[in-house]
Order: sequence, then structure tokens, then C-alpha cells
Amino acid sequence: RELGVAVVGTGKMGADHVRRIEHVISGARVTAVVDIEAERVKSLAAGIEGCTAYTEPAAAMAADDVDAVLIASPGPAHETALLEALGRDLPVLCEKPLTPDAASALRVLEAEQRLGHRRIQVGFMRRYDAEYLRLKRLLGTGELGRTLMLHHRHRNLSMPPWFTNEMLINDSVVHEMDVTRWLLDQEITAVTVLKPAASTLAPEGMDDPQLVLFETESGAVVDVEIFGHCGYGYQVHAEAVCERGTARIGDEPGPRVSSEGRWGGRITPDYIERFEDAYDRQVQAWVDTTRRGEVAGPGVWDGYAAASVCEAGVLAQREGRRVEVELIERPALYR
Ligand code: ISE
Repeated sequence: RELGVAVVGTGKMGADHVRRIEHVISGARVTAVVDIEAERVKSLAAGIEGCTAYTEPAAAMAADDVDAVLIASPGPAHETALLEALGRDLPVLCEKPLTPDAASALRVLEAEQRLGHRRIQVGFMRRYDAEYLRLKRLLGTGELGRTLMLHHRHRNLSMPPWFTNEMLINDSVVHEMDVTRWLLDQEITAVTVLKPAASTLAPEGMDDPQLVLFETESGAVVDVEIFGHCGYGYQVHAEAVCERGTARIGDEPGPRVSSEGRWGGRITPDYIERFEDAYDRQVQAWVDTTRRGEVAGPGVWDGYAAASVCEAGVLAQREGRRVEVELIERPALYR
């Protein structure tokens, strides 16, 4: 039967996933929506056949028509919902960050280990982006030799008003932490954060942009430009510098229009549009594997490792020094 999904959190990302499950992908339907905003969730559920509104994740997870959970609430609310889902042995797709810090991520990791099998996929959707996938495949062939450096650029048109300096690391650069670990197939060992003079267009008190440096196990060095208020669009670029060549992705997909003595194109305004295909492919893959009783994609280990790098990153950002990443030994369940 179709997978009955409870979507927990119906803000920008949660609402987009509801639309995706209902209208874009196949094999699943939204049987429950959960939000502390009772009115919002009630009116959302009213527009979906066979969907019930809840204000408590636990109540939705107890319902007979809920087979799996998609968590899209803010990071600090994830741990409770994840532990509840693991307690019921329900499959989960959890938006990043898994949890806001390494200690809470470790608690989730321990709970999944106690369960004895993987149940949680983390929403690091860039792993489903066609260009990132091609870059991963290319680096995997070994044609270009070892990867020595990665250059990432991550620019947002602007950030919502509640966004903080720490969130630039925990909510934005967390994506580069994951793709770096995935592309290079190794852990990040240390983080340094440099702060150029801030843009006067950034909110008071926010150091924007920032340059974040990672060191990795093999000795690669990775830089990430994170710019929260670039003011012109949403851009994500990555370039691998290898021994025998370089490979770059994220340049505008086109069409590149030449007309009236000028050339140019359109820049996507936000991640919902830029990574639309990646989100679609990610959720479809999660539904397909879940229906087969399997778990694939980035998991709790990846969420925990990213949370540990974030923790080092926030400390590096605050104290202006290089901070080493602390990780437990990788448990057998995640090897
Ligand atoms: C947002 O939460 C995301 O996950 C986006 O992918 C990222 O580009 C953005 O900076 C974050 O705020």
C-alpha cells in the first residue's frame, strides 16, 4: 500500500514536502501533519484528503495510518521527535541538522543502536543533486587523481530575521560539511573561521560573509564562503582541485541568453528552487527504500559527524582559533 507519512513541522520546508508528497512523487501520501501552530496545521490538513492535523508529534506517530515520519520542524525540536519515532520503530526522513549539537546527536545515535537497525535518513539533499552526483562519480573514478582542495561558495539572497551567526554554521555550512565528507569519503578533522569586514547590508551583529576552512583526514584543505545576504540570488558552487585536473559544478544552468548587446541568465532566488530536483529525488528515494523495508542515504552517523564539525565550527567562529573535531569511533552499525 502507499506509505502513510506524517509531516512534522509545516513551515517553509515542511509545507514544500507536503506538496511534494501529494503532487510530485509516487508511492506515498500525507496522512498526518503536525505543528504547534494549531490553526495553520488545521487548515493545511483540511485541504488534503484523509489527512489529520495534530499539534503533538507523538500523537501523530501513534495513529494507525502513519507508517513513516518526515521531520521538518526547527533543529532544536528534532531530538524528541526522533526518539519518539525510534521508540515506535518508524522510518524517518529528518531535515538537517539532525540535532543542534553533538551531544544530542549522540543520544539519537545511541537510541538507534539500541534498536539494532538503521531507521533514520538525514535530509542532506545535495547528495541527490544531479551535478553533485556527477562530481562524486568523477572523483570516484580516480581519473583526476587525489583531491587536494575543495572550494565551496554558498550564497543566499538574504536570511530570515531570526538567523544568527551560529546558524550560518549549523544551518548553512552544515551542507558543505556533509558534501565534503561524502565527496572525499573521509572525516573533517579541524575547522577555522575567518571573518572579513562585514557587509553593511547584513543585519547588525552578524558577521557576514565568513570564510570557513576545513582540514580532512587525508590532509585536504577545504574553503567555504558563506554569504547570508549577498543580495542578488541563491548560488551554490563547488570546485575540486585534484592532482590531474579540476572539476567545478553549480555554474548557472541556463538558458544563457544573448540579446541586445548583452548576455545573461536568471539566478534562482532560494534553495527550494535551486535544489528542487534534489529534494524530489531524495524524498522519492526515501519512500521507495522505506516501502522495500530498506534504509539508504545519509544516516545518523553522518548527522552526528556533521553536528560535531558544527560544534567545532561555532567554537572556532566565536574564539577566532582553529578547533579540532572530536568524534567517537564509528560504531559497527554505520560502517
Ligand atoms: C537553509 O536552512 C538550508 O538548508 C539551505 O540549503 C541553505 O542554503 C540555507 O543557507 C539555510 O538557511
